[in-house]
Amino acid sequence: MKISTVATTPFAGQKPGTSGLRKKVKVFSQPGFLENFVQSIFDNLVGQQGQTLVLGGDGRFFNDVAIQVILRMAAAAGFGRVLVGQNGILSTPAASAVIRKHRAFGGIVLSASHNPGGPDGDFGIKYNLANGGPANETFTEAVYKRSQSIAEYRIAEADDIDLGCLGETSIGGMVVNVIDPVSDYLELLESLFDFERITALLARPDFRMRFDAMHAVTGPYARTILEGRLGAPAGTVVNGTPLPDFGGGHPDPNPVYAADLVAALADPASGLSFGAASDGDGDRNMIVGRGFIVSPSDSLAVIAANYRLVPAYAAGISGVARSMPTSCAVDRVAAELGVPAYETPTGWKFFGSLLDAGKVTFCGEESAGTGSWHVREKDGLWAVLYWLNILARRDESVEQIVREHWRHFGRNVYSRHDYEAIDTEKAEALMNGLRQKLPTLAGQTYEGMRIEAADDFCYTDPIDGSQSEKQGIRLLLEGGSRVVFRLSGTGTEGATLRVYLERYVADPAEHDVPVKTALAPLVRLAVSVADIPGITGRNAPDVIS
Ligand code: G16
Repeated sequence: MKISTVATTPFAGQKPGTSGLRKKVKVFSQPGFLENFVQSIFDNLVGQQGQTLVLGGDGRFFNDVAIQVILRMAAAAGFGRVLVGQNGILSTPAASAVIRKHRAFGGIVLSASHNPGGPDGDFGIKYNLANGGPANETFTEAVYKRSQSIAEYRIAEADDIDLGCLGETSIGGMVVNVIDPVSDYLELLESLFDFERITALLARPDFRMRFDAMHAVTGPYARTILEGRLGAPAGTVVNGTPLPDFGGGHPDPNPVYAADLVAALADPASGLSFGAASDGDGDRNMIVGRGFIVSPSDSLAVIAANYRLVPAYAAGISGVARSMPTSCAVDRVAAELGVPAYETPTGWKFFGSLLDAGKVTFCGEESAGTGSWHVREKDGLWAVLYWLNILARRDESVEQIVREHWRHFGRNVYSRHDYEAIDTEKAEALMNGLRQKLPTLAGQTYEGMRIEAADDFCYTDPIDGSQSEKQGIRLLLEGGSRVVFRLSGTGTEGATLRVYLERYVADPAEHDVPVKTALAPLVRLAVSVADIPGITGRNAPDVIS
């Protein structure tokens, strides 16, 4: 095998964000950009010689090109074997499952998650460790540092591998194993859920579901698992063929971008009783009942509260974790169950150490992610099957289950307002302005609500002691309400300001007050304390979820 050493110079901005490096395809396809970043990852590995790497992505535009480059660079880096998904496809949770099952050294996942794809869309890359989870901040910082001083990358000279055919081939001494992207993942899910009961539920004439794969990676997974293994009628999975540009859509399973699904569930004529969707790379989920959308924070709480109904978890749970901006609904469940609830910064990577240490069973985020110890990523189809398992055991609708949950625990009314593509300097100025105000905010009353505490969230990992600062500004109000401000770490255009709003409502008589009405005073507080219009020039958010 001939290996070329290619001279290169650093690209500015190869700093991984909340979940790996995400940039426009046009940025990634500049000569050397991808190679520099991959080499910066490999330069930070120790002991990969002869070991196994897992490789795959969500099939978005540039996935096919990047996979071939990474295969050649993996050969040059001395890996002994690469397990690569057929046609370069592996959903993010499936990649995690494959890394863990095959005891791989690590994995490279190609995805920009829910961001749009196509030649003008986004691309992304991240490194996962041997536990199957995204590399921690210490590693991603080291990768960034390396990328800023890199002078050369190494690549094997070889032809493209045919990724359409399952089986073994090689690049020099490195074996390339093209694997079925679904089978290991299906086997794992089968070990967790009551497939027999779910099959019976899906066969009931009064139960009809729709799964919207949004032209993204979960299409083949959902078809094999829901329509194949669990016997749901053909046509249950819609938009099930992964397309490099996601059919021109925005593969983010929320009420804005999965509006068709929401509308179908709201229409009695559709006969649908359960709807679900997943995102570009299959780690996010949305759960919809008949005319009823389950918020991600509530979904996490319901999942935790119903653990006794699901075979893999029925023996007991050790704890739960949520990202800081996620609503505190799951904390109330944990308190009743007598298990700890952890609050981590945004980013699934922060759950890894807690899961590895056996401290938590379930984790979740407001950004439509839920998961458990079964992998080290959030897992869209896992959440869908979990809900199906609950529905198969409780003869109630999605809405009845959530309302019953609220009656018991109270309702954490919740919403997120996103101001997208703001000028980065203005966004920084807004956050710095809030930081400066922090010492004076506690004790002040706005809109009749008293701010009890205000801080910039700082996290110390309870397992490894690592610290992460400046993870979001929190205003904690009396009665359990909260307003949180942070800048997204996944966007590729300017900055996205996220404002998270939460109000705890104990009285069931108030559970039906529309979210917008219930949160209106908090919105006014947020807009005024941060001076959003004054600093950004924006009078309304772009997306409300
Ligand atoms: C990633 C992270 C999540 C995070 C989400 C949104 O998800 O893995 O932990 O909640 O981004 O992050 P931000 O608010 O910084 O944009 P995904 O699905 O995009 O990989």
